[in-house]
Amino acid sequence: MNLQDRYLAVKEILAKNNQLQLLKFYDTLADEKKTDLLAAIESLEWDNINEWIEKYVKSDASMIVPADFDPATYYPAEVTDEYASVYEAAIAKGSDLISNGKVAAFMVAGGQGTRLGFDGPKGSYPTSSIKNKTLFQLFAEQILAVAKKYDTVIPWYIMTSPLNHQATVETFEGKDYFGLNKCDVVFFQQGTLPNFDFDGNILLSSLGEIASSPDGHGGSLKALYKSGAIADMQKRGIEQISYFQVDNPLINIVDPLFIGLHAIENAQMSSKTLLKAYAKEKVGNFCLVDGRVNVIEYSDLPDEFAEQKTDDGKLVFELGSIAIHIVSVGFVEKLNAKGFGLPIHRAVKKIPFVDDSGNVVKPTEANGVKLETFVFDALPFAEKSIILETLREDEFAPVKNATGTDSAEVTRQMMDAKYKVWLKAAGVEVDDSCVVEISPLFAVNAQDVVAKKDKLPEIKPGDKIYIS
Ligand code: UD2
Repeated sequence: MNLQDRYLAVKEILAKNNQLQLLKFYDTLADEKKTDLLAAIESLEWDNINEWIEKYVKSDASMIVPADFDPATYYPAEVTDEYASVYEAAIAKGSDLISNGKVAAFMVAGGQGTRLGFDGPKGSYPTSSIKNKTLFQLFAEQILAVAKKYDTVIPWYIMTSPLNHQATVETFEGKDYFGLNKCDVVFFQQGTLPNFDFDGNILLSSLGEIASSPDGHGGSLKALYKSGAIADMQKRGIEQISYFQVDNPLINIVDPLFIGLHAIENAQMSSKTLLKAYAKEKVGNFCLVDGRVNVIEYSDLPDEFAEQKTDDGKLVFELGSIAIHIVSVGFVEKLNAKGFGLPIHRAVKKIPFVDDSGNVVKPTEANGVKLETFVFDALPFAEKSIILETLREDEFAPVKNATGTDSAEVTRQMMDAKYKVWLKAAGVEVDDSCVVEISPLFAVNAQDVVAKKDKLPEIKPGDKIYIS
């Protein structure tokens, strides 16, 4: 189709959907830009856009809380007699899957990281207390160490977005993939969704570009498939995907217990949980709806449920979602082969836009709506889904804010405390006057430190010690 015919076809779509403003500056564009704009408009999900506008842009059809839901059940962090043999079998199964190259790491890193106020991909944020290692380096070294321990390859899939793809890939290139094999680090980009003003008009970000933003971490389940990452995993014989967020350096990326429980139970998508610190803690709540695991966001869970207690004083809805999952390759493939849609969530934002005169305006007040999907909304699609409790001090210290709660400062303190617990397990007492950083290449858990007890340096009060 020549450019003019293509233009006319696009114009017809826009007229039908009341979005002709997108072509307002078309005539001023060079041919190449015209083609790009037409392609961008053609690729929008026109079958869904009007419904989204009515439900999430012009009104706020926030998530409807199910009429009936119960607390979810979980495997506890503490290994009691009841669970000892189950956990032992799960660890054996998980270890087997890892050794046989059936497990991949998958990091979602397409977010904007606006709260941190850091210029660059969030994974480049200097995080460790002594060596200032970035989040990317900490994860890379952990994957490298675990692969070596199991004498296997753990390919690492990294989802970026148009906001940070190039910068992320350049960072890895510049750092020689932090010691990993380049062919075992696979980048792909997530999709985007258009941004709207409050009347439902799609905004332009420049004369020839639609304002759009990443489609949320829920977009990962489609992007894994569309990008060819799932096909690549199948070629490599990968069966299970270990999903984590770029912001949490405490994560145990390849956990044989979690992987093993998920596999033994034939689960399709499983989750780790933390017991909430208090009723309204800002994490999703794991619930059971019609027998399936769902996450109800903290903002959607009515107070009467959030604060409900059992007779022994525990929260009834105590399981917080911390965005750590195991997802089976077959599950992602099946979802995509059949076609699926995750619920849409709306976020009211300040969105730079092109005004009627063609000037780019940077609003000071919220002027529109961004749409996104959340990965945990795929849980109800899983016929089987297990939840494993983990401990905050072991596995959850996200870097989200520049200061205060969930800041790098808190993360550093938690990393330091965790390393000191590992040292203690090896019989080395380290007091509060010391700062400790243990390279993932030296140890990824307490057992590793115990096994390398003889290689530990002497630590004196006040020391800042990097153990590698
Ligand atoms: C998320 C969860 C929250 C809790 C918390 C744990 C939601 C709505 N809430 O909160 O329940 O589990 O994490 O830390 O998710 N990302 C993308 N593409 C996107 C958007 C985000 O890759 O389009 C990535 C982002 O790079 C990061 C992760 O997803 O790795 C989390 O994003 P966030 O910081 O927006 O999540 P947050 O803190 O709202």
